[in-house]
Amino acid sequence: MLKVIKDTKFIKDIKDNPHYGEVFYWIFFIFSILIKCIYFQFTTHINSEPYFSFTNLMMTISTFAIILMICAIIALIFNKKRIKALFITNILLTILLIADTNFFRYYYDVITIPVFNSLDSRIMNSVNQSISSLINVTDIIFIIDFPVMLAGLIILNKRVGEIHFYKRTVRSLVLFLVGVLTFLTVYGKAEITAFAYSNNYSAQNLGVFYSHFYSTKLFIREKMSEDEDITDEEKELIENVFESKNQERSGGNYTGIAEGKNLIIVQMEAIQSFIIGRTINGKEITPNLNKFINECLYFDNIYYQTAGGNTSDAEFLCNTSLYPMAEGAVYYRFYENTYHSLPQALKEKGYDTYSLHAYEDVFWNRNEMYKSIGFDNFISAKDYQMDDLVGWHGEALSDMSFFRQSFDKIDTKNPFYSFFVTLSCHHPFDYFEDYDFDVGELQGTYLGNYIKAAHYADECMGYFIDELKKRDLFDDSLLVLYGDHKAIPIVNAEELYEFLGLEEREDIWAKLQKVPLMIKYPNQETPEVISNIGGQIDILPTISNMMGFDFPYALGKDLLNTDKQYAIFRNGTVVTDKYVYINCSRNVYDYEDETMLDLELFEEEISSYLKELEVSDIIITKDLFKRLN
Ligand code: GP9
Ligand code: MN
Repeated sequence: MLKVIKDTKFIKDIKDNPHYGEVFYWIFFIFSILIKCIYFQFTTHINSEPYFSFTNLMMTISTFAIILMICAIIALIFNKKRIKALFITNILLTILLIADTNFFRYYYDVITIPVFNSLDSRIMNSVNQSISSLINVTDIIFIIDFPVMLAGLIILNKRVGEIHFYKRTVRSLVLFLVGVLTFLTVYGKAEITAFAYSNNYSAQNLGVFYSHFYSTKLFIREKMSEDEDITDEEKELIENVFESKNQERSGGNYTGIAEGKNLIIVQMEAIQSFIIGRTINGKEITPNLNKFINECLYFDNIYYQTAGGNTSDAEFLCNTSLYPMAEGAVYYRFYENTYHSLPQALKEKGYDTYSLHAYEDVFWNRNEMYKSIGFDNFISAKDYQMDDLVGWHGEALSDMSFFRQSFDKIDTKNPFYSFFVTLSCHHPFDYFEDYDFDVGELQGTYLGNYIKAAHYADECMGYFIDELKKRDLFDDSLLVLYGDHKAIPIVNAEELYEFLGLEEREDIWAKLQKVPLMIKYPNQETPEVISNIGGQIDILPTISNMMGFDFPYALGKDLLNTDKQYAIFRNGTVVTDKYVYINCSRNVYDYEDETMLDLELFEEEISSYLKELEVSDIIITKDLFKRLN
């Protein structure tokens, strides 16, 4: 077979005249990388625009231009080894694109240096397994060019001749200039101000390669400015935002209603709002949480605000009322900072503080970060008997056993704050495929498995609540439950839209990114549904009001004493009771009737909301609380 190929006229011609073969090789290289970049845009659903839209044209041209610039560098540096260099560059860029694709499918974000630094080998191992379930058959496109690239390498590598330095420089310059000029024509048309909040936006508009370049540039700039003093402008910005925050805090609803009581928070892994109160084949998905709604304050309009730090970002939001970082996990990047936090505030009031999570203590750098946030006791995997493994490839302790064993680890004689982080309902949910809960047509699907996992997690929550009652802790504590982040990544969006009978649209998708928040105060007799729009950042100020202490460092609002209706996603999307602003596309939709609105009308208000993200970033990256100490 190989001999037949070798003897074809085409191959013979190339051998006799390697110059033509080389031209073909360069062009083949350029287009195979370009096609892979275009494939990335569509397979990850980063881009919902039609193939022949203006945005896609811009993205394609910009990516083409960047590939030309890469070629220019290869042409200049490598002389006789240029074919080999093209081959290796192809492999490296392909690896990068495969990593980008799989990372994006789960996290809906582009890989950046901070993200990369955040993934230590343990996380890579665990997350890799999760990610492997996201690979598609069509991903073959990433390696389909390999045989041709390899054959070209074998045939041409030794046959191409040396090129004089002068000639090489001219070729490289021409390639570079064409690349730069082409790039500049599209760059001028992009809305670059939105790039700072969203890698997706930059990737969507100017391609994934540009997005890497841009985020790396930001990272370097941030590293260089870390030790710089806070500028007067930044000071003013921080003062303004905190002043308007303090003005937001008004009213005295529920103030001090749980003063002196224990605080029990359960951060529930991947529990999204759409499963709450819903039935499937006549059966409730979350019967225990539904029952609990009749005993507590149920906040049904709360959005998660996590980014690359996932679970750890949700923990951070709840315990500090600051936003996590847009890239990477704040738990890794800024664990040495000084923070004001919920555990510290309660410790000052004489509480014992516990964080409980039955997984490796080093995961998400919790062992370090919990010290900075001020948890005195971290109960992790090594403190539990691994007697019942459920979910997450059958490797993690079940929520049931986690709760059961946890009661003995808390000294309930002293007032305490205990922060539970559950785990069983963790992606991928295929562990639950055979779990006994009828999901009908959804059997075997990603969504069906999630619903089963959530049903299991709910059963464990039911057990936990019952135990609190049996142990007389239910009315002696402020009990707070909330979901940490999404369960359904955008690649599985279709299943969810279909299940809920919704239209596939970016604003509808944004509105689906809600997590339940339930707060039960001691001796509560009347349940209430509170529909104020907010996010996880609002949990701390709401708790501090109910427990009767001040927390002036919060960027969130007290959900029980506010007339402000908004949630800011970490990617810059903003949801208010009037509109949904999607930062990725810069589109605005009416909150009620979902018609498209004119961005100009809301631009000023939106940018004042986004200032909160800016302030949070300054506080964290410049370690502001340490400077003020
Ligand atoms: C692991 C758990 C999972 O400790 O918190 O984290 P996630 O993958 O959801 O961020
Ligand atoms: Mn999680």
